Amino acid sequence: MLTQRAPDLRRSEITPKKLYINRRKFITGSTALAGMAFLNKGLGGPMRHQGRSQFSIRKRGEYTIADKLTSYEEATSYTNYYEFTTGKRSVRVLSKDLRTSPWPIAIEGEVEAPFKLDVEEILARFPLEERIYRWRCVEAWSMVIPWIGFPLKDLIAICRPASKAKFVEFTTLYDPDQMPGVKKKVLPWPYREALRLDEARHPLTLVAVGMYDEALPNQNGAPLRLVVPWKYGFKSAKSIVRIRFTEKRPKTAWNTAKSQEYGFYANVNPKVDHPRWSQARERRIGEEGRRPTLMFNGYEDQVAGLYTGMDLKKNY
Ligand SMILES: Nc1nc2c(c(=O)[nH]1)N[C@H]1C(S)=C(S)[C@@H](COP(=O)(O)O)O[C@H]1N2
Ligand SMILES: [Mo]
Repeated sequence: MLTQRAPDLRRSEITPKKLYINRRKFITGSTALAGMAFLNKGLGGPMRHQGRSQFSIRKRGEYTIADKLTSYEEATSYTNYYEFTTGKRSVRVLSKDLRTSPWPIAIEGEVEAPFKLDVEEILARFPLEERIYRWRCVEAWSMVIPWIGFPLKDLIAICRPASKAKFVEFTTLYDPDQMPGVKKKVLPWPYREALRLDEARHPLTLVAVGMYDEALPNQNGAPLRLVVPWKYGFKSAKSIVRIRFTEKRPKTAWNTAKSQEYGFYANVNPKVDHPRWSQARERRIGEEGRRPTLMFNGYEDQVAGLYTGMDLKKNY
């Protein structure tokens, strides 16, 4: 429910300058109304929470669930972002100075013509909506997060993939000057993820630019990330800089690092355990005990059809 949210809301991660720049661009855009309402939140001096009323013109997204929201504090302080550190509670501090503007994104591969566009153009182009999604990490904890974004399929449409494109790959920022964690070879950098094109075009698949009424905090993947709610969290790449369409299945970071543990599909599935732990239950952050994990993270009705005839034990 919209009213169930944490009372304490710190907004220190947002730089007023970045939002100012974004807003300036927005005002010149014609389809920017929703976005303006969103970014207006960050303006006007101190970063305090200004209530939801300013969002009245933003459309309430489909597929939103009614579960109690995870607190803003937990969702933004317990994060996975290995380019900064493998310590979930220190990402916030280590990522606080990440430069997220300008932020060009390269569109490449099997497309009519490659091009670049900045995240500001994306913000001005696509009306934003809120989607409250279940969010399940492979490490068996879960949250409920109000994301702000737009369907990935709308961005794919302007990329004009060629008919032979079957997959889409997302490469994220690799910048050793800003990201202390990349010194460790915990993953084959840069972080890469990919989806089958039909998964990418599914209306549940979101490009997130915000959460809890504000621009995405750096630690959660500013300025732009994926949210694929029926898959384990690692599929949802943060801070995307390149989108490439391919005919063959791309190599992805986690699958390359440990293919026995992290499959390409990574669909949430309580019946297929991780080799080192059960996936049957999950710890919902903020709750006591554990709750059963739902098939496809609760989105079975929407997405099971994408995998008809596939052996989900083999295609984990
Ligand atoms: N670039 C990048 N994206 C990433 C990761 C990462 O380390 N680097 N971690 C992934 C993992 S394992 C999870 S569980 C989610 C966590 O998203 P959250 O911190 O916003 O909850 O981000 C995913 N996206
Ligand atoms: Mo994860």
